Amino acid sequence: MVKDIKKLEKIAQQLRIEIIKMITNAGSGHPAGSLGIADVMTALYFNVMKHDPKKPKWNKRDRLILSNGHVCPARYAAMAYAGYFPKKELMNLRKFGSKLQGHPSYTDFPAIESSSGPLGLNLSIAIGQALALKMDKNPATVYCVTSDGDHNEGNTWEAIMFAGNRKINNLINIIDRNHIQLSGKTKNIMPLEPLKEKYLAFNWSVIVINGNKISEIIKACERAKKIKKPVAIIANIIPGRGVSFMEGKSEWHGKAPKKEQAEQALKQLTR
Ligand SMILES: Cc1ncc(C[n+]2csc(CCOP(=O)(O)OP(=O)(O)O)c2C)c(N)n1
Ligand SMILES: [Mg+2]
Repeated sequence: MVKDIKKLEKIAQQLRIEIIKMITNAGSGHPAGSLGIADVMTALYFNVMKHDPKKPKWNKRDRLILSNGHVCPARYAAMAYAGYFPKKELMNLRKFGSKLQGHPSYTDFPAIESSSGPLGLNLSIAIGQALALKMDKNPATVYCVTSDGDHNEGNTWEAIMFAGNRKINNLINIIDRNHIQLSGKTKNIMPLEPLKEKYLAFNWSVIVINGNKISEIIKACERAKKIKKPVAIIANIIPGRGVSFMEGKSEWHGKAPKKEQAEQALKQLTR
């Protein structure tokens, strides 16, 4: 477990560098969301979650369910740096036969807990796992990451309603609230506000944070674990974080940088 925030910030920056290299090498992928969620992935894998990279199926591990599967480069990079597999394998992103599929595939890579890509499905999976852990009297926590896009799907709201009703208190939903989606700003496509009030109305507890501040992410998770209800952490995130020409831009939702753009991005991330 890494406690030093400066060290954690360095890891997050390293993950961003890997994300740019991975997506550029693959020639396709989702840089904006991946760069944005890198701080959350760092906080989870290097501080918050109880897990053992050498025993990915350890029964008492905390679970991470990534619902917006397209940001998986950030998760894969965090897992490689945490020791789940050699870092050089990161360049296999999106390659045929690789465990690092462009949308996470559980059958190819069981350490990721669930497959995702179709939005709106994985909060339900997280709830199922949280309930199963309770039935087994297993003290592990289920962390779910969902996105703006996930909240455009009806199934997500059914899951929110169910978890609130059942007071599922071993479930923490970290919302990647980066205000963009595939083709534009969330507020112009399907406005989610007032998101906090919606969750409160469904009997959840809500914590709002800056999702690019690792200290805030860690503190929010610590607080959330003590609350006797499901908790939504609304993590306000800058998509494309760290690369000036990608920040806040839905144009970078789903395309790889060209060679010169990647070089410019890496220059910014390494200075
Ligand atoms: C059920 C479903 N419908 C449509 C899509 C196509 N799709 C991929 S990403 C996306 C929107 C993404 O929004 P968000 O998750 O907020 O992504 P961000 O741009 O912030 O990374 C859509 C509609 C999908 N993956 N799943
Ligand atoms: Mg988004």
